[in-house]
Amino acid sequence: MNEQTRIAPNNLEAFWMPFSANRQFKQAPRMFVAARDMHYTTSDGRQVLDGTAGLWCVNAGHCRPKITEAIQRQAAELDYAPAFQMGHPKAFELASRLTTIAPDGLDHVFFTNSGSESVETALKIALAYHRAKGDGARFRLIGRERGYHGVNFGGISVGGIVGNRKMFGTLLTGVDHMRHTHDPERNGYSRGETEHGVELAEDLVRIATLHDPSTIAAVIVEPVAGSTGVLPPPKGYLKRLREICDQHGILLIFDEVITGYGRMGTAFAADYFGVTPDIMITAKGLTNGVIPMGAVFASAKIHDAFMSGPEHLIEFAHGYTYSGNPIAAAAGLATLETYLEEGLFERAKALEPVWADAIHSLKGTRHVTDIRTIGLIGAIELEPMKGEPTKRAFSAFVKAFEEGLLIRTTGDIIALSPPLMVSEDQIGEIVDTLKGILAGLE
Ligand code: PXG
Repeated sequence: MNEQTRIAPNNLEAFWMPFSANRQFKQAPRMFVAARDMHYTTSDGRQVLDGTAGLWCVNAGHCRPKITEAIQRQAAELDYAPAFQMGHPKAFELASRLTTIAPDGLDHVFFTNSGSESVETALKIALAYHRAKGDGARFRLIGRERGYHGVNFGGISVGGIVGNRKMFGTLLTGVDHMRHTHDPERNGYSRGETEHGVELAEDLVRIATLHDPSTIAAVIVEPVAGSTGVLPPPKGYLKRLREICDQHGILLIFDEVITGYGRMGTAFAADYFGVTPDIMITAKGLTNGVIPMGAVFASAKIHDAFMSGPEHLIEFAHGYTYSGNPIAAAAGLATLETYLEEGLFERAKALEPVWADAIHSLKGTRHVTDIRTIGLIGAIELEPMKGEPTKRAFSAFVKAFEEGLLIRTTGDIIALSPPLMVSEDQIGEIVDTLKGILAGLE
């Protein structure tokens, strides 16, 4: 590391940080200046083990040579090409390659720049699909309580995180929500899918009956709800949603922004659960988090419904300046190659039981009220401090950072999702560090 990178910026005021306690951060900043494989380097030169793959995105580990070189090469060769009415080969190549790892039937890919944009894109595809088929009366979108679908207006409308919705007015109309599936009383300390709660899928029937099924365009769920604190689905729940959707002509959308690209030990959660959606939303691990990019997968049935009318007309009035950006496409291709060459999805699968045993060994540790694991994801739920929710988990986060471990917290839940290259020793290190911290926390 050179001296330049060691120097922290001397004025932190201008940058209005996203989803952060700005004033608190700026009093005691936590800065990363470099990263490699499983570790970050802080501005004061310490190594921090990455327990969260950045923000659930660096699935292949940090600064992987193949990805870095692909980006460098692409930036020097073709920096940008117009995304509308023009093309460049790598976007086509990446889309084709992605369909080879996607669940059967998801044959078309629409590129975006983030998970939030992928969500908006998927919702618009769903609405426009029905309209293209002459079924424009299907305008309702169904989400779920505690769902996180990014921060744009469509996403927060179908999402179910109160704090992300309450400040922003009326949101989209024509949206309803199923109940969430979190039930620690019946499903405490779960591994994989939970035992109880398949009946909650019948909420979709109830809502469809209330509004009439013929008005419903799509239902959107995270196969495993991530941001809200890791809520694995009950056994049979996603299959039942699929059945209800098929019965009523409703599209099923999976938001796989967190669960995609190996996080579950399979390419996608759709593979893990054996349920294929009509539309699949991805981002994050698509480019290993290195360059912003999202990809929305759609079935041929959906894609082909748009491909009618005069051929000189634009079929879907939607897209972004950076859809399929050359450097992002190069990063995506190199990321995919890294995943496949290193067998990282299989590695995550082999580690799933090791991971589950390790995280569940924290049962009985001070403050811990529940633990959930699935794939290479773990959640440790803490008893909130009296009258001060979120404070205990946040203290654990700061303490962990000081002791060389990066974790995420949401409410009073610690969420873990290391890069898929994590070693068994490093899993042990994560657990030991947390055990010590929790035991010492107020
Ligand atoms: N859908 C899901 C399921 C997500 O988890 C988004 C959409 C939005 O993606 P973008 O790229 O627009 O942020 C997400 C993002 C956390 C955390 O710590 C989770 C996300 C982002 C940042 C932090 O839980 N998920």
